[in-house]
Amino acid sequence: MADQISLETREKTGGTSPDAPTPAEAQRTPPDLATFHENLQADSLLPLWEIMRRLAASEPRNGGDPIFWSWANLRRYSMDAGELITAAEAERRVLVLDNPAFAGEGRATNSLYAGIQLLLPGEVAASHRHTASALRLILEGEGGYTAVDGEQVIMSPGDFIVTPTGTFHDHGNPSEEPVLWLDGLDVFVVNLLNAPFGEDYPTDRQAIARPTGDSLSRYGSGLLPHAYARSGARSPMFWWPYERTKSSLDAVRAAGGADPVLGFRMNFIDPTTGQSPIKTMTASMSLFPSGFEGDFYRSISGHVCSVVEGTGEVTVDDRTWRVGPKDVFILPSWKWHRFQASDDLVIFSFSDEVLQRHLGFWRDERRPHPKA
Ligand code: 1HN
Repeated sequence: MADQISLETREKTGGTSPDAPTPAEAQRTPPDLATFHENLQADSLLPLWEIMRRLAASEPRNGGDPIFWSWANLRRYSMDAGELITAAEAERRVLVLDNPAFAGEGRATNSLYAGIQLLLPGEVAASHRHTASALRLILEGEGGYTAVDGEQVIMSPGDFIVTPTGTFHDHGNPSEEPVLWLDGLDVFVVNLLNAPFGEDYPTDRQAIARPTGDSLSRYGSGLLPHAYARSGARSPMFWWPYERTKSSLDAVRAAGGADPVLGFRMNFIDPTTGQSPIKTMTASMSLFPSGFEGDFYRSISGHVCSVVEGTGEVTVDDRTWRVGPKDVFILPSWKWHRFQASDDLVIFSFSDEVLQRHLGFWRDERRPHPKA
């Protein structure tokens, strides 16, 4: 039908249309299928029927592998890195958690970046900013700092710190001990959308405009400055000291009613929105009370997890890890897993849950664990 119309059109216009087939072309027979595919490829075309199931699969398959890193190994490799390269040379001295399913890409899961960062006494990691947002869980050392958007926060183990999109951030360690923390970034989301911009601050340390703790007092006490108007996508609060997180978990636990999968789980929020302080990542602290025997669970969000306190066991598919303080492990998207607590077990985790929920993709499933 289309050919007839174009032929007629060509006749009416005197055959001047450059795209219309000549009578010889209109009658040609196509080549065999293999040659057809080759010809398509040479012209930057693909037959959908060859790739459709890869583009729209029946269920998630590419969440990466479950993997566990002991703190003993992470710390030893980090301290080796400390002898081999300075923070100034490295810009950020980080060992990237590289999921073997995506070897060499620096992915902890399909969507999440994670790494272990070390600052030795006296070192500074120079100030810069970029589109990607970062979150951090402090693992070891007292007295390091991160400066964010004109304010310094002091790092202590268990503290949660964010450096939201586009904010200048630098780190320093004026203390006598090494400082180590877990970084999580949304770089793969930013890069998927081809949205990365970045620049260095003119000096190593950014100018400090407000006292330490200012944003926590202003925004983190159930109060907001009168006539507060939120500007842009950035959380105005970026420091959640562990002392506060722990007392909130203890109070919730005292009231009882643990979730059979998640224990007592609290999410970090931007108090001005009630939502995650980073729009692409959800971060949580979960308390599994001593003796907790969790049900099996899977969700479409892969998780990077680190133990803050206590010991227990984590089972993913058919493997079980014994986990303890500062160990790091990956619960990949859509893989069955469960938690068991030997004593009170506190686990920090982050994932892309908030993003998947926002997009309307969210799914999870529970499967009771047979009780003994
Ligand atoms: C970054 O800026 C930091 O500021 C850590 O500490 C890790 C990984 C990729 C890109 C930027 C930091 C990073 C990063």
